[in-house]
Amino acid sequence: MRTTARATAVVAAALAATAALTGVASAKGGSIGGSGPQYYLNDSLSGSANRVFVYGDPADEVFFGDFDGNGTDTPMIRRAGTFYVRNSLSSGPADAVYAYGNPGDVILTGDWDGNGTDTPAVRRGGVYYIKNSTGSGPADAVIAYGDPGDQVLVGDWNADGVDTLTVRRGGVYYVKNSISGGNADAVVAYGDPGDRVLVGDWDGNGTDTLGIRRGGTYYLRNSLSSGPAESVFGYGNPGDTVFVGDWDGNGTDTLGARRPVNPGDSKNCTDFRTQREAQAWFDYYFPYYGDVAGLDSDRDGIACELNP
Ligand SMILES: [Ca+2]
Ligand SMILES: [Ca+2]
Ligand SMILES: [Ca+2]
Ligand SMILES: [Ca+2]
Repeated sequence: MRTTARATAVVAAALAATAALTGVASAKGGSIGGSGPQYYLNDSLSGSANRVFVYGDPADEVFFGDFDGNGTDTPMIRRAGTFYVRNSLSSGPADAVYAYGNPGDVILTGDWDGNGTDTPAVRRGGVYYIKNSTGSGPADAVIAYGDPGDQVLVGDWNADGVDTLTVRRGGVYYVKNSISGGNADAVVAYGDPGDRVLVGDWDGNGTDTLGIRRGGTYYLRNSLSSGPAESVFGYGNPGDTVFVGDWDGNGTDTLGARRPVNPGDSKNCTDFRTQREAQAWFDYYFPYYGDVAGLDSDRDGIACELNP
């Protein structure tokens, strides 16, 4: 895509609407967002998880990808400039640890050279430093694409095995099929400007396409084009952080959700010094598990009213 001044002006209004979404999880490639160390994965496009495990700490920045090239997607934690890769969907120590980029960099992961293994790219504004290995050293490719404020998506849009970038501006997607700058190879309108978008190969044909999340409902489309969703289903809670991957290695991408671990009835109002502290704890867990500790006996949404 050409980032002319004219194009920039045209999309300025749309960008304002999408800026708040940039940090939201749910696009393959970037960090999944959210908090909590518990992961609920589903191998089919349906409502219930069939894999649940705990990995890392509640506040970790987490990515999912195929880091060992065996066909399944697994978690990777980033703490400052260090990455901790786990190659199975289970608790345990990291299988690989490496350093890349600066602590403040925005990181994307993808299979930039099509060898089956996902590796990192650093994004600095509209410039991407692509790395095809996890060793230290310079980037293998440096490309400029889109504008610094664009939301970027990673996927294999043309089924050639190579992940490339798509830039989103509102409800318009500028798809690039090579690791290079320049004009988009395809421009697609899909969904509404405020939609949360997901990327995945929902039908296992090798092509990544888009899906939209509205609350706890998912609308997946199997071609990169405007039109109705081919798959609609509910998953998790509206507040869940949801991400995409191929957990069982069958070639089809499905969903996962990240949540805090259920604390159970582990707190009383006397455990908090103030109502505000109690409310913060309540508000953190309530979207996932409800009032598990019984801090809101009159069910008005305000926890521990009698606390100072
Ligand atoms: Ca690769
Ligand atoms: Ca491709
Ligand atoms: Ca597909
Ligand atoms: Ca799968």
